[in-house]
Amino acid sequence: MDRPIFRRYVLLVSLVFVVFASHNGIAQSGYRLWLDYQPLGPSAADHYRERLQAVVFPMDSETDHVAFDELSRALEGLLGQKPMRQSAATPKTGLMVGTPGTLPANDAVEQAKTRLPDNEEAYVIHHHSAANGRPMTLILGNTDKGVLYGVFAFIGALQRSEDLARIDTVSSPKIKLRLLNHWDNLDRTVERGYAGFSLWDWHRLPGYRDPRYTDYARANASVGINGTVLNNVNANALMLTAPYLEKAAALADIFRPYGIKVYLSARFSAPIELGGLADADPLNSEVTQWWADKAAEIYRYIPDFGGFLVKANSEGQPGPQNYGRSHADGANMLADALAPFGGVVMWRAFVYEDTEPEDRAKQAYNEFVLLDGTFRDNVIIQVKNGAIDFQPREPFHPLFGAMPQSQLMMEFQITQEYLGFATNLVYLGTLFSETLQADTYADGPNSTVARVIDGELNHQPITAMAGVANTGTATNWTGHPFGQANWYAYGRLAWDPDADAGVIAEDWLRRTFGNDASFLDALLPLMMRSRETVVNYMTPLGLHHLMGWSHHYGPGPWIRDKPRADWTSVYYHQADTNGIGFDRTASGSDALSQYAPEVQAQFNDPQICPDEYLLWFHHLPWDFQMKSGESLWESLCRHYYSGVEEVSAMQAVWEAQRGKVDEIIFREVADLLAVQYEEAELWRDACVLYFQQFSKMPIPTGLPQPEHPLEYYESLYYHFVPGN
Ligand code: BDP
Repeated sequence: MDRPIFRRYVLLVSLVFVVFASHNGIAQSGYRLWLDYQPLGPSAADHYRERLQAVVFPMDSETDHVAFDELSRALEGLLGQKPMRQSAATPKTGLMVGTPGTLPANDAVEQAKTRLPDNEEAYVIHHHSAANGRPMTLILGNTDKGVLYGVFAFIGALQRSEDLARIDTVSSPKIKLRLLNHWDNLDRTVERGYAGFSLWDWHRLPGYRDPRYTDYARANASVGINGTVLNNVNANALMLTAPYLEKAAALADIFRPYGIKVYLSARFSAPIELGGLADADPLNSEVTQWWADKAAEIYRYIPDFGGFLVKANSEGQPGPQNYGRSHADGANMLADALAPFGGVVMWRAFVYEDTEPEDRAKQAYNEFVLLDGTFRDNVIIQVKNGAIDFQPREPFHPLFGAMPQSQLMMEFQITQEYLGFATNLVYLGTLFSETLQADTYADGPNSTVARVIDGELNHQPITAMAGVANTGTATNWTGHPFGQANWYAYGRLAWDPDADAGVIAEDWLRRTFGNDASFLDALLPLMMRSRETVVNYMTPLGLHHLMGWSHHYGPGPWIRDKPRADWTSVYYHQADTNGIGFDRTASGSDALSQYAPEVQAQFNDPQICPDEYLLWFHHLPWDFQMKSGESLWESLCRHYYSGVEEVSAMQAVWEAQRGKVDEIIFREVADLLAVQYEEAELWRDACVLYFQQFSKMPIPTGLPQPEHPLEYYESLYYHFVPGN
């Protein structure tokens, strides 16, 4: 055989194989998230195909273009048919998409218009039956952004195979700024990231614009996320230099058509590091001028720049207190720099003193409540869901409802720093909802956290929610395939904090895996239970912060003697021969007094306090009688053991799905569940043995004994834990 021809043939064959394999690999790897438009079943497809042949979709902007492209991509995948775009309705037109300004005026548009809420991002999907009996669907927004969100909602309904005549909805976001916070460093490591490296390829930006940036924007827009903070809150001042601003501007250009604004974490001491100033005192006129100039420079690169996120005087970060100034002085100074351009400052309330005299749970409240009413109109205080730190379960943060004259926003953590990283299947929609639906009683009953942050309670004009992202360069974006559900749920709850976590989970399942009823019946309860499961095997009954030192991987209830007491586990669980738990009532740290009297009444008495929060608020003897009648020790053991059993039940449920989901994802989830099982056992055995030293009580009969002695668990050491 002629060698060159042979070589060419081999090359061709291998190329075909590579293209096929990688295409197939991408399809099956989860890269396409919930936007993987696989063909629908024949009856649904037939139903839609005829009606969606032609669409009136005027295009005025880049956003209109990306919305039409998405619709076309979805219809091609789901129905095998791209829509024909027409300028005016014909008898074949079943869909009209646009704004009252772009669409031709007719009865259907007029009717739909009356239903449109007064919000630039709102949309209505209106089902119209014309006088001639021909049905028509209208997707109408006040602006092209509303149109884009409406298109994504319509696609979602098609993915769920809903009857066209019933796809009819009105939607308007309750929260104005819906952001992801990336804890991404400029060297592409991600603090608390478990899904590979940072998505932002700083070295090759702005020249190389990875197509993945567009897919990131599509995914976010599809769930209503409209802002992204690109860099870590533990910020590097370099982010604010011209070369990096140019790179950030390239990303902003890609995200803009998708309605997404770019924000940056700002290092408070940047005037010293970049500007050569002697200090960063917010009342020093040189410093204020430096920030004013910096803001003007940023807006030259990014005309619609969203603003700054700031972590100040927290965990060693510089801030106004270094100069004897308050958080309000610092936040207001930056707010003044951004105000001429319409930018906002998101000032974090995750602060605790360098010398730790007080229960850490009390410190943010102590520092911020005094400042209520002193922040500029473009400052919003970013408060974590709980007062300690993104634990598997925390009561809501007492700041919610306690600063009625300030704008407060929510910070959730989507990345699973304290919930088993990307090896554990944990649906966080239930955790997020639990906080959002908690009642602060700030203005009588039904003053939920959701109503505090959506501005309803105190009429705050700027409302916002942030989620610490779980994305990275992993092919499937989030490491664990089910981590995608948490990104999805976060976006949906930022749009509507009162949305139902179960509805969202089902929606994600359908859009990701299809509409097989038996699959949904099995997986929905599994997802809904999964967070409680992890609470049971990690931190039941209100325990918290028992994780391994610094990296937070695995159990570490024995962690003690660290630079600060409140960086140890023994500080939080307070276990001794007398009992266990952190007394936050008046006889202890009195953190409970930071809540409204109605909330205090729920938690103050250990006989009434819900089991979920018992050891958060109380230090109780090992033989304390629980509501179930068991002793505290028995109950603690049962929670740890049932957590592990629940993971085993999850494995069985998943095994039964073989053949119903793509084989690669099936295996990945099955393997990860096996890892999760081992980790759950480790947690259970380590914690039960550790606490048993103090309770001196036996593990209840019928429950298996841990395999190793306590010393074994204490000796385990993990090298190179990710995200640390
Ligand atoms: C803690 C993380 C740490 C973050 C900090 C924060 O362990 O990496 O920098 O929160 O939110 O949970 O600032």
